[in-house]
Amino acid sequence: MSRPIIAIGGTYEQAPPTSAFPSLRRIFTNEGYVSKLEQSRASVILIPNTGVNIDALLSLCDGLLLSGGPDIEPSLYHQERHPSCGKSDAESDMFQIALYHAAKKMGKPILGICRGCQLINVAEGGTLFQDYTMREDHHIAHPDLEHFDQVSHLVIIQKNTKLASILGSGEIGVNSLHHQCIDAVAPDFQCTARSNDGCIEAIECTTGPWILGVQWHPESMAEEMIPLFKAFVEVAEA
Ligand SMILES: [Mn+2]
Repeated sequence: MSRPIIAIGGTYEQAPPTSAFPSLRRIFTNEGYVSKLEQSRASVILIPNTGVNIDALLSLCDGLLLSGGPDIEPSLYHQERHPSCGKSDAESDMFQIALYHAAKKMGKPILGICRGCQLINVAEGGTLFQDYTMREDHHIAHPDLEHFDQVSHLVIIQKNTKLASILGSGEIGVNSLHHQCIDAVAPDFQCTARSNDGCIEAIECTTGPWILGVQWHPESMAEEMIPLFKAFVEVAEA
């Protein structure tokens, strides 16, 4: 049986000095996204960040995954850069936003993970906190890189949402590698999960299209997050 094809938007990175190609710019994705999608019966292709022929490339695919990555350029959500904002690459951000809009226009399901979730929100006119400590009443250390593949904090999933139909409503443990988070949720989107300290941990589109973002990293978690990838791949196939 043929597998649905999921496109992953590439991420730019400077190759480290230990690489076989030191100092060269590279376009990559992390293996976890690919292996979890393949485990969920998809085939994966990586879309390079060139912006060349986005529509033709996307037309080969049944769904789009926007992955984790660097901070998004704050001017793209109409803010001045705060000192706590990490390095960003506006060119790469604009490429991924164009990719998002093109996939949405074609009616492809879209899953955003971490930065990908934030990118969907920015592409749709929402805003971000440039650091999680800028949120009032924060008391969880959301960047918990040491436990990248383990439960770091709980989130409460709101009932009667797409996310709840996949992972169940109520409390679930997630990992947490982000230092930024969503502030104003974009029009036609709703928050579908929050941490106990009120941080927005998931969003989804409320007007029909299957567009869903999670702030945690399901690709680095164990089997409990496979239903999320399976649901995405199933919608892509339909
Ligand atoms: Mn978190």
